Amino acid sequence: MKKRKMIMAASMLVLLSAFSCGGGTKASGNTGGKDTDVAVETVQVPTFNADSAYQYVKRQVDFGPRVPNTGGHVACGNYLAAQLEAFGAKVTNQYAELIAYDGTLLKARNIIGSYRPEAKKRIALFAHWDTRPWADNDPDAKNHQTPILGANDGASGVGVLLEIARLIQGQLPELGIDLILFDAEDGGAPQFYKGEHKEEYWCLGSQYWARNPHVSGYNARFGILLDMVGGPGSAFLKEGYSEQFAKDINKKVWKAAARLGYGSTFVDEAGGYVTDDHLFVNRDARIKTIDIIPYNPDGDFTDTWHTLADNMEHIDRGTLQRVGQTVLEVIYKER
Ligand code: AHN
Ligand code: ZN
Repeated sequence: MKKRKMIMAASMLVLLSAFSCGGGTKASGNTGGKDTDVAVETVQVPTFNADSAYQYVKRQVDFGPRVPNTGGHVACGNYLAAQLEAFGAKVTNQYAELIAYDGTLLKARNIIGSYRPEAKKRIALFAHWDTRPWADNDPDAKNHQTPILGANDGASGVGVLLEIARLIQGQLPELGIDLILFDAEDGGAPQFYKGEHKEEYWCLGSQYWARNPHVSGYNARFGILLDMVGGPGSAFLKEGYSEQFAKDINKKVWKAAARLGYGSTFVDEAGGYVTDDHLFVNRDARIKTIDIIPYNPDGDFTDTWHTLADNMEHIDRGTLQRVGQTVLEVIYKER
């Protein structure tokens, strides 16, 4: 018993000294001594600030709808690139003219913020920053042509990534990190369109990036896509394509969430299949990538999905917190 206590005390000392070095991610307590012969791996995972993330969501929503070829879209894109730069990321802007389902040419911009750009071991974190041009799932049909604010559908994932960028600037994780903000995700054919509905009408920015990565020969150990991660009471099941392409990553992330006590938000059950940016990252870029998205096997997203109610009133700091802290837990513990 006594010896145990001494080992505990020794470990605490090692932990404390790791703290005082600031930013030290490794502490080896293995000094060859008898009682202190314990190897201690300490990783300090930063604490996600949900108020901060909430403000980054609101900043985007304050631009109004971020529909390609509009002023709000241009202004928000400039804000996002400037914010990533202010957080010390190396920013790459990928401009492309992409063709929408109806032939419209979209002036699109994928925005990439990289940390340790020279590191070979990398993790990619994704979200889309554009918003749906139509509230085509609104309960009131007269709103179907009106663009949505996309507080949850778009801004929430980006807001979480901006808060992660802020924290990364203060303490770099061991692996290189790329925050990849896709454009033109949400222009898939509207429900009222009478023609054919093809899956390639969605996710135009990610399809472009998957074929033309911002760095030639780009690769990452794995990727995590955040989509609609700010709804009140949201539960995340293991999405179908994620499980198909990247089962081990789903396992890693849901296990991290369980360690943090978020087992009722990250539910260890099978969800439905969603045509989302991760599908093209998996298929075309061949980077195993999961989607954290509230989607159940019945094919339902949240109530506000593609409605005018997707606004700041339906953003919950608790959900942002649980998702953000889980992603941090994963990326800081990766070696
Ligand atoms: C489909 O409904 C086919 N995909 C949904 C992907 C999406 C839209 N994510 C956010 N908005
Ligand atoms: Zn959407």
